[in-house]
Amino acid sequence: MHEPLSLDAISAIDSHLSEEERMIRGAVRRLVRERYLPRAGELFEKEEFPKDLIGEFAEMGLLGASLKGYGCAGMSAVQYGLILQELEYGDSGLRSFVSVQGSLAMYAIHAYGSEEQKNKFLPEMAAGRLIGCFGLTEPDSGSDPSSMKTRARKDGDHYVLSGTKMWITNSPFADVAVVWAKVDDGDASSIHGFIVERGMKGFETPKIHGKMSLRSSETGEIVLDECRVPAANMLPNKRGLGGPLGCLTQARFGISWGALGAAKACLESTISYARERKQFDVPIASKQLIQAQFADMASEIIKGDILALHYGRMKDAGGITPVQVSLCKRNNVGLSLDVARKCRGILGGNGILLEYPAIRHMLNLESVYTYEGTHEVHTLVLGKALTGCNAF
Ligand code: TGC
Ligand code: FAD
Repeated sequence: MHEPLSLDAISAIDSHLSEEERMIRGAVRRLVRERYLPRAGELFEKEEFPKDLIGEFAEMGLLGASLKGYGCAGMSAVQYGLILQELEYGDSGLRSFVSVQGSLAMYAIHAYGSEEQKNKFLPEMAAGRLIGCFGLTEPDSGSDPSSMKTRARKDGDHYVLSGTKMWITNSPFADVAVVWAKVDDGDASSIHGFIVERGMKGFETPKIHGKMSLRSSETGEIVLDECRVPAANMLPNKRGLGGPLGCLTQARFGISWGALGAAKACLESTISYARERKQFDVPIASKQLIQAQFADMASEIIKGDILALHYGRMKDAGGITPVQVSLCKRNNVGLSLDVARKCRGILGGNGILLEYPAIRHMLNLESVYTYEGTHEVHTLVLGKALTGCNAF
């Protein structure tokens, strides 16, 4: 048997990265592999998020990494993507935490908040002293967020919020929640964002237990029972569904990089296994049916990397459209889930053990496939763009 070539050696993607980009990636890679991977299975089993890493994430500038000013690191889109890929190589839960904090909660405040709100919340969130969450989905309003029932009623210098948000990453321990609610403006109503702070009366965040996916990410509800929020906590600079969707465009871009990290972890570990595991007197890696799967998986992952880098460079150069982000999220999450499932199969019975990363990533990617716009939602976004016909 020869020494195998790594995915990076075949893709030569590193030759398209700057030294600074490789350095940032290397630092996060070390953190994840030294401080997280040794306990990944245990945390998954115990449904526990490693809160002890939050301070280290903050010190490395990972929280709100791509935002400028207010204590944020101001990294490029490509640097941000590389970070998320390393985090998700560890676990989708690590990437989810960073995505929600930076691309959803902090981004909403950065993009739509007043100067006062930015100065109050962003430096604390970048430092990991305040944890954020993002409440859009409701029990009866998922793919169609325009159907949300949560309402905000003006009462003097406060808004009174009522409603329930469901499936909210980080909510059980979040200090601040960016919550989207409809405000009645006479005949019509429009969606606004509110910063709800822990301790405000009528704000509860029960944890959701029994998830078989993203177990080391804490997910909960946000229950708003006539919760009085100062009017100064409403995000003043955006109204309408474009507000939350604008945040989702940032987070979806990051996910399209991140998911590939999970796929790489599965493929690398499964190739090592197949080189060791003997059946019919030879390593299963020497069987053509196994090699064909590896060839397909490596090709898909490398194509996904090139796609993410292409859109990342475009984002840094001037921007990408929501349709391009949908294409990238759909393609890269879909292929990563396929890779994880194939790797699980190649590991045979061992593939269902937490000792090997494939089943954990596979289960996690089931959520990634569903959140931030389901695979089908992104199919319809692309379908609409390609045909001009709305199939929602
Ligand atoms: P539509 O009429 O198409 O658009 C309404 C307004 O929004 C604008 N817009 C966007 N803006 C920015 N980015 C996007 N991707 C945008 N898509 C649309 C649009 O221009 C329009 O603006 P305006 O000013 O003209 O009013 O809206 P629609 O009601 O037909 O819905 C479109 C649809 C179905 C694609 C959208 O509702 C959708 O994306 N649904 C999926 C919902 C979703 O993704 N939820 C995610 C919740 S958060 C989450 O999952 C976090 S998990 C995090 C983790 O743990 O990592
Ligand atoms: P539904 O919208 O009810 O969809 C059910 C099925 O119907 C799906 O297969 C969907 O693709 C399909 N479908 C829907 N509409 C159509 C259509 N028009 N045509 C064809 N098929 C269709 N939300 C937040 O706001 N904040 C968070 O932090 C957050 N974190 C999450 C963490 C986890 C672990 C999970 C699982 C979810 C999280 N979500 C969060 C919610 C997530 O965004 C929603 O689950 C997702 O948007 C789908 O909504 P739904 O679950 O209500 O499914």
